[in-house]
Amino acid sequence: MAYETILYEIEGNVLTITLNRPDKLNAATDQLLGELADAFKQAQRDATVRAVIVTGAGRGFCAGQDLASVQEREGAVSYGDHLRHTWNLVLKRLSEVEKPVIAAVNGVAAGAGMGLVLACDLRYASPAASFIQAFINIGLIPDTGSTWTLPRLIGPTRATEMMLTGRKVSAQEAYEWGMLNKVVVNHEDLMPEVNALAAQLAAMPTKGIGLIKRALAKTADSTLEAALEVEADLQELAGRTSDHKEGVAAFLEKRKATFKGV
Ligand code: T3D
Repeated sequence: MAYETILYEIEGNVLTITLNRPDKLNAATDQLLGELADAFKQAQRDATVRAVIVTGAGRGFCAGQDLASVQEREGAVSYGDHLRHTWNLVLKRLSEVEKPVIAAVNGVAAGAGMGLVLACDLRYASPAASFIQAFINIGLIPDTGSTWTLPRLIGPTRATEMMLTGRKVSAQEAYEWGMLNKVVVNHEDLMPEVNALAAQLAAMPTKGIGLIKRALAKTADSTLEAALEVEADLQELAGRTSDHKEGVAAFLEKRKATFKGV
């Protein structure tokens, strides 16, 4: 698929996906969402990709659904079906990427754009970033899994306040609430820091990272007893990887391990 509204760039083993409608703060049209879903599918399929960065071009990360397109389709498409075929597919494809996915939040993340950030595994932000549960400002409810992810990340008290008020939250506040892993000191530091993190993760046991993600997803709402069983099942798979054997051998031989992601 040829991409027109996103950039898909691979350097080493790191894929950077850049939402690329900067004049509209990367608000998502159906075309962009189709391309993004496809990009996550390729990210999972391509064995050379061992870490993924998602960021935005220009001064915004993503302002959510493109509202001009919402107005254009007024009455023609059901909101539920639209979500099922666009954003939900993006979120599903993203959740199927068994590699680390890092959000590099360069600017405002609003509505479903914020949901996209929450769905990533790690979240780094520029001090220029901000977060808005913008849905209620236009009479909609949070989507893109935000009702599931946000209370888990920052607790129901803060999540409910964000959702009901639609208030803009700064990167620093979001960090203090536990929504972000890090706010870099200067805006210019964001991509260098995220690139370094992604390169570090891309050199780690990729299959193991994928299995950690699978374990976290499977145990998110389970009992301890069920979690123990999930861990035993997935450890079985991790134990069969070449990277596990290499890690043990390297430790015993007192050398640095070279992980190949298999
Ligand atoms: O079925 C379904 O699809 C439902 C799904 C819904 C999912 C959702 O995401 S609903 C929420 C949609 N998003 C919003 O409501 C956010 C709307 N945007 C804003 O509130 C503000 O733009 C921001 C607070 C994000 C940023 O404000 P500011 O002052 O920094 O920038 P701006 O001047 O408002 O925006 C700059 C340009 O981007 C401007 O275009 P122009 O006038 O220069 O040509 C603005 O219209 C455009 N833009 C920003 N957000 C959107 C957008 N264009 C279309 N859709 C947008 N969401």
